[in-house]
Order: sequence, then C-alpha cells, then structure tokens
Amino acid sequence: MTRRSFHQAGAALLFAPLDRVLHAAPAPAPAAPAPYGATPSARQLRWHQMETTAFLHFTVNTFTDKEWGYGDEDPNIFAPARFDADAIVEPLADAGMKGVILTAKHHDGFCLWPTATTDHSVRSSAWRGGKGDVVRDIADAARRRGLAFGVYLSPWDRHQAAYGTPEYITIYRRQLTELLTGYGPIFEVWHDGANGGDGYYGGAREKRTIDKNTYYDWPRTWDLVRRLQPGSVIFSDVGPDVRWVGNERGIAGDPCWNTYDPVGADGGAASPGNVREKESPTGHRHGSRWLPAECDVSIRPGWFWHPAQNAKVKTPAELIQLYYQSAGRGANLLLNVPPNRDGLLQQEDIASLRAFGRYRRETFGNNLAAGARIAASNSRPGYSAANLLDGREETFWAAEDGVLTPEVTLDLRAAATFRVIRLCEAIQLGQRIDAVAIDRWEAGTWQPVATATSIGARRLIRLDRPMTAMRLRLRVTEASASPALNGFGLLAEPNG
Ligand code: FUL
Repeated sequence: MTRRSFHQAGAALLFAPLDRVLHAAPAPAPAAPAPYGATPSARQLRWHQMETTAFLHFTVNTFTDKEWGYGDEDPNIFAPARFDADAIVEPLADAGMKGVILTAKHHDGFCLWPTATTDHSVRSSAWRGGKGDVVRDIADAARRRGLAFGVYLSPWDRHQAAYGTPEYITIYRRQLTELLTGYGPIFEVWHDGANGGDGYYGGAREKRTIDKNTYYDWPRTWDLVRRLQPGSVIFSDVGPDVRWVGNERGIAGDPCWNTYDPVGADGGAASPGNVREKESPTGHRHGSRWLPAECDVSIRPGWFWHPAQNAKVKTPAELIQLYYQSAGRGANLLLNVPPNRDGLLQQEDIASLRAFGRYRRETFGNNLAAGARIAASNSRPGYSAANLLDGREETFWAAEDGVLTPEVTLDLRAAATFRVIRLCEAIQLGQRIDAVAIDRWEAGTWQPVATATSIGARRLIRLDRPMTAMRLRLRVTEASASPALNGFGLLAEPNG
C-alpha cells in the first residue's frame, strides 16, 4: 500500500458508518514472506517431492555384455524371454522409489518401442514376434504401482546413418514426439551428455564429431518437450529444470545449492556434454537459476547388467549411505537397477532394494519430535513454529522480515533416542538459509550436536551414533533472508 492509498483507506474508514467499521471484513491473512532469489517452478516443486527415483538401463547391451553398443547389433539379440514389467517395478516401489526412468534408446540407437523412425528397434526383433514394446509395459506397470514414468533418449546415436547431419535432429525430435505423445504423462525427460565419437552410422563405421553447443539446437527440442509434456522436468548437464550433479557416484556436494549458472568447460556457453562439472555438485549460492541436482548412480559398477557383476551389487548399507549423500543434501537420488537377460531384476539387486526400503520405512515412518512443545525466538504472525511438526509441507514456520538468525527450542517431554535430524526448507520461497546449528540441553547447558549449511528440500543429518536428549535447540546461524522451514524431524534407525 502506498502512503497515499493508506491515507485514502484511513479516510474511508473514518467516514464509514460505525457498524460497518465494527463488522468490517475479517483481517486479511498474514502476509507470507517475499520469495528470495530464484525459486522453483511448479514442475520442479513436484520433482523435489519425489526425492528418490529409479533408472532402468536395458537394451542390446544387456545381451552383448557391453556398456556402449556400437549400433550394429542384430535386433534379434534382444530376447528377454521372461520380461515382466510388473516384476521389475514392484521392488523399486518397495524401495520407496517415486518414479522410474527407462533408457528408451541408449547410444547404440536401438529403440525399446516400435518407433516409425528406424528399423533398429524391438519391431525388428523376434522377441514377442516383433510386437513387444518395453516402453509401454514399463510405463503401464509404473502407473499401476503409483510411480511416475520418465524417458532417457540418448542424443548420440551410433546406428543412424544421418548422425551428424541436420536430418538426424529431425529424427531425434520425432522419436521424442513418439515417446511424449504415446505413453501418458512423462515426469522427466533425460538427455545425457555423451556426444559423438565412433560408431556404425548406417555402415560407415567411422568417427563423427559434432559441436556440442550448436548441433542439437537444444532450445528448440526443449520447447517441443514443453509443448508436449508441460508437466515434465527436463534433465541435462545444464537443466533447464534439473542439473546433473557432476559425478556418476551419486554424491551431491556439501553444501549443495539449488541455484546454479552453468558455464562451459572452456568458460564459455554451457550445453549438455559441455559444462564445468566441478561446480555442479555444489551449485552456486545466489545463482540466478533454480537448477537442483540429481544424483545418478548405478546399484552395480556398470549401468547395464553384466553377469560378472552379480557379486558387486551395492549393499543396503551402501545404498543408505548414498541416500544421505544425495537426497539427504537436498538433491534427488536416481538409482539405476538394470534388468538382466531374462528381463527381470537380479535377485541380488532385489535383496538390496528391499532392505533399503525397509530401512527407510522404519527410520522415517516415525518423527520422534512430533509431540514436542515447541517455541521460537521469533515468528511472523500466522507462521508459528508448530508448523514444523504438523507433517505438512504447505505450512511452515517463518521469521519476520529482517530476522535472519532466529532459533527454535523443542521440549520432547521425555528423553528420546535418535540418530537422524531432518530439516526441510519452504523452498517455494527460495533457498534462504546459509547455515544452522543444533544443540541439546545437557547438564544445565546447551551442548553442540551438529551443524549444517545448505538445506533446501531436505537436509538429513546422520549423527555418528544414536543420541538421547529431551530438549533440543535449532539455531539458524546464517541466512540471506528471514528463514522459512516446513519440517523438523528426529528419527531413530532400526536397531539403534
Ligand atoms: C552417460 C552414458 O554414457 C552412460 O552409458 C549412462 O547412460 C549414463 C547414465 O549417462 O552419459
């Protein structure tokens, strides 16, 4: 309200009949904090809520024992005799995965759906008499289990004769169009950054180099995705919605900021396959774009299934550790679990997934702080600290404008033993907090328990060992705007 309109409103009140003043409209809802810096779009907010998703690397490589197919494979080699999409998706759901992304086409160019753009596809395979469609089956099975479905479509295509010419870009966009129009809602479109090199290329068997910044004309392809699937996030080294975390070990930086302004490897413009990836794990504090990190990693050494790696599947403890290093730092975890030659997940992988899921349910199913008495040193009207414990993302605790280092105390009413502390920022208002500290009341004084930097969608602090406390204090020690948090959790791991 300007000064002038304030005076006008005051004058109107002064001359209004008394009963109208007394029965004036209810007080307006308390003002929410103004957003700080870059903020997430609605599609990014939905993606943040997913927290963990699964990747399926599956194609001719599964049968040739390779990581990168050359593009000259006989389609008949793709023969997953017992392929069962429901059997693949169920253990993923059990592990807590909220979506699944399938390699609809990897670098070999073999399409897992009966595309009209090439013969190098399931249509040319004797598998299911050429009538099979892996994309359809996984998409349908995912939906039956309540998981969202996404696609990986490799830009590099070692089969296509036209690769390297503008004609191939038309083919790539037609493939994308088929995937984005024929299989229901797509939550994420995944463009990897491996580009160019040697390949079959329709029999040429040669090396082809492309200009990573210009060849694919990414902005127009992304426009196409926006048009066909407006709700989908687009992933690549540079977004535009979700950024690659900069390594394939599944580990986010600490801190891991949601904002980022990607720069090319040589300091110029960035594009998929050309980014200063050392900066991707942490992002840029106060960057101009909301570009959160996704941590892709395989449950095995390779992205595809290899018989020799059945004994090298990550253990439940390793998956749990990865979860804290990715989702626990506010990023999303994209865990690859590659189907085997039967067209099923391998027993070893399933066992790790199930144990990981059990751990998650048992640890995160019960917030020991839920019934605490809670008080804040400062709250703006309508945004009380009780909102930290109500289990709802929409409600949050916020300090008044200009108050950057408020604190919250919790009285658990009885001593509780926990190992994990969970903090969630109200990221719809931007990333506001720079650092926090947690203390416990012990022997008449506050003793430090832990500190953390970036929070974002969630920060999970896993202590070295379980800790018992009755009173705790959360201090925001540094912030760029008045803090706004929507969750505080204390969690106990199974067996301690
Ligand atoms: C990379 C590819 O080269 C790997 O094979 C794998 O698909 C990984 C997720 O992306 O760019």
